[in-house]
Amino acid sequence: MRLKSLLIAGAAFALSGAPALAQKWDMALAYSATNYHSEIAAEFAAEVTAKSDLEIVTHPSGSLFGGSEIFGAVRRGLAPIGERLISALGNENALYELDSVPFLATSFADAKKLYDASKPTLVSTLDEAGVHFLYSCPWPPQGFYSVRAADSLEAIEGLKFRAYNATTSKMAEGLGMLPTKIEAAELSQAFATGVAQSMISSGSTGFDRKLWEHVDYYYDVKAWLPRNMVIVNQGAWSGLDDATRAVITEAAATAEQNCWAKAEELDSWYVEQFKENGMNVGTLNADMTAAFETVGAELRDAWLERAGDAGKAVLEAYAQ
Ligand code: PCA
Repeated sequence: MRLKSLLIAGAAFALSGAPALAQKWDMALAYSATNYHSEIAAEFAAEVTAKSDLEIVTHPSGSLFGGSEIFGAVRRGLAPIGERLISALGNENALYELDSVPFLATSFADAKKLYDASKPTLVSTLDEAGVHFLYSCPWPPQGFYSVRAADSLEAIEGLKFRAYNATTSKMAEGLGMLPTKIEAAELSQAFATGVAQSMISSGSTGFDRKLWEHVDYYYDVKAWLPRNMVIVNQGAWSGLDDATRAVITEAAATAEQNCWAKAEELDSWYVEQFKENGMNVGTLNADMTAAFETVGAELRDAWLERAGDAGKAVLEAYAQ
């Protein structure tokens, strides 16, 4: 029996020209298992596992590496594969912040257009950083959560604001709030203890973290649609045979398509859940809309300056 399987393995080796050894990859995810990003990553992992000799096992909720560690872990090969919020990587390169430039792309259709326009640059920038890009999926449009009714700048002045990237921190500062960076996995705790009293995020994250237990107001601002991306360590990627790489690329394309559709499908459903759980859901009044837009415009200009010619080229491609 053992001899037989050895012979079969030997034959497989001879046919493929590469050792047919089963391999396992641990995939680092920052968000909860029941979030659609994680569910689709799990479907992606299952498809690769079923169709190749590579087993991919997902680890949601930052259980393998915390959200802020995942990019570095994949780049250094501590995790072969992982998912990260792209716009949190602004310190590496301003181009990573493109999807969170305020009020640039505020619908799913425009976010997709912006993604398509920027994808070649994103892929090559990541390549230079030592990671292979697989797919990218948006969060629903970003709204504003607040423990106080946000009727005026005075009303939100001094609120402790939970930030997830540099843009959210700067929006908060511009609006007179006090930002602190907190990963989604620690959100419930932060709001429960008063470390956070406001944030800009999607209905998706507010729903996952049952924000209605701590926050009474949600404003549907549609500030931007930030995206996650799934990336692979470059060495791990080049260590795979062509057939496995093809299976992964195909599974990634399916995951990306399903994930965009899921995000759009769930968008208004999340907000319905807020209403059912007693939150006040609405839009900002005219003064507050103008205040958000003024700060947003400053951040757009600042981003363009930092992103230079490469940023300008991407915006031109988006405008076509
Ligand atoms: N949820 C993530 C990023 C953007 C979003 O909608 C978060 O709040 O961490």
